[in-house]
Amino acid sequence: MRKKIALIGGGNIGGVMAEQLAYRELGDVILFDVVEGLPQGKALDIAEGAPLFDADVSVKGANSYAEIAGADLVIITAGLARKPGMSRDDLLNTNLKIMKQVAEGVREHAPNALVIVVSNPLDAMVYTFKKVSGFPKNRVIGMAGVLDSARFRAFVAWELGVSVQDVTALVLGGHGDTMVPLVRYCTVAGIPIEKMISKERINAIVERTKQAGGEVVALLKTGSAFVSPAASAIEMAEAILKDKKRVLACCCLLEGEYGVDGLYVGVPCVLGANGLERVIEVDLNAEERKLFDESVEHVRSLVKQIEI
Ligand code: A3D
Repeated sequence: MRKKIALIGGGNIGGVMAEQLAYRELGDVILFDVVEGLPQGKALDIAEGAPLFDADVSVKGANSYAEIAGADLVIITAGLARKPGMSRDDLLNTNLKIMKQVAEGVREHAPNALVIVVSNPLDAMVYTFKKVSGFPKNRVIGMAGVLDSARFRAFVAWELGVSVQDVTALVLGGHGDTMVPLVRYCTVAGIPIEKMISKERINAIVERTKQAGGEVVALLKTGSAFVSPAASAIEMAEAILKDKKRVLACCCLLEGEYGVDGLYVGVPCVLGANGLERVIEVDLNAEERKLFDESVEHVRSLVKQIEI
């Protein structure tokens, strides 16, 4: 039997995810949104294109949570996206209300689902979902590090004129200006980039990675990046649906790891059929540790504003 994937939020990211999940036959898709007609229209369009991709899956739109019943995986993008001049943190109050509603809907109608949260400010939203739903930590994971790491990989590949396939990168911490791209752990076919790129250029790449979301927002003007975020969430979804045990940077609830307790922060982890299967603790030098701690403190200050 095919897996059932519910997408909560049928906007830009939700639409691209529905298309990709369906055409890659990763499962049957329910696209849920509060706007009437929007998810149904997108779903119908995608379903009618399925023959062109030889994809035998069902894609349906919904405005009722009852339709997500029995979902194996839920991916949440409900909420406002940034406009130029806004930080992710500016979305907190609005998206907090939305996330509470979503968590209640998912808890009631898909109580056994694994959940990937994408809505911003990410670290605070995934924390909110976990608190309201009461789901165990292995079933509530946030997407940010996969995207931030992909951006870092792209910039390194462009700099060196090499395949993106050969670049691995790791970005830890909160999903915001304080994120921590780990230069020491970025390699090209196993070769540390510090041996291939000047310090000055590496610093520029790190800065661009941190501001990459804002760079797209400034160009689009009407919203934020949606193709690469959709692909990043799907990379996590595929790891879970196919029990691949992928090692990816995800936003996980830390309970002692990295010296952090009770906060969602981006760290490398193993993703498989049980969702978050293991957090991997990498060794950080003094400078990396300082940046990571600063990022954690930023997440903590945001979470303090949340009343549940
Ligand atoms: P957008 O195209 O505006 O879609 C959001 C959708 O959410 C809209 O269709 C709304 O109708 C819908 N919505 C609003 N309220 C509710 C509700 N209560 N229940 C269900 N649906 C609702 O935005 P988008 O798809 O571009 O982005 C979605 C979210 O992802 C935003 O919060 C972005 O900031 C965030 N985002 C995160 C990343 C990360 O890397 C973490 C990257 C890019 C965007």
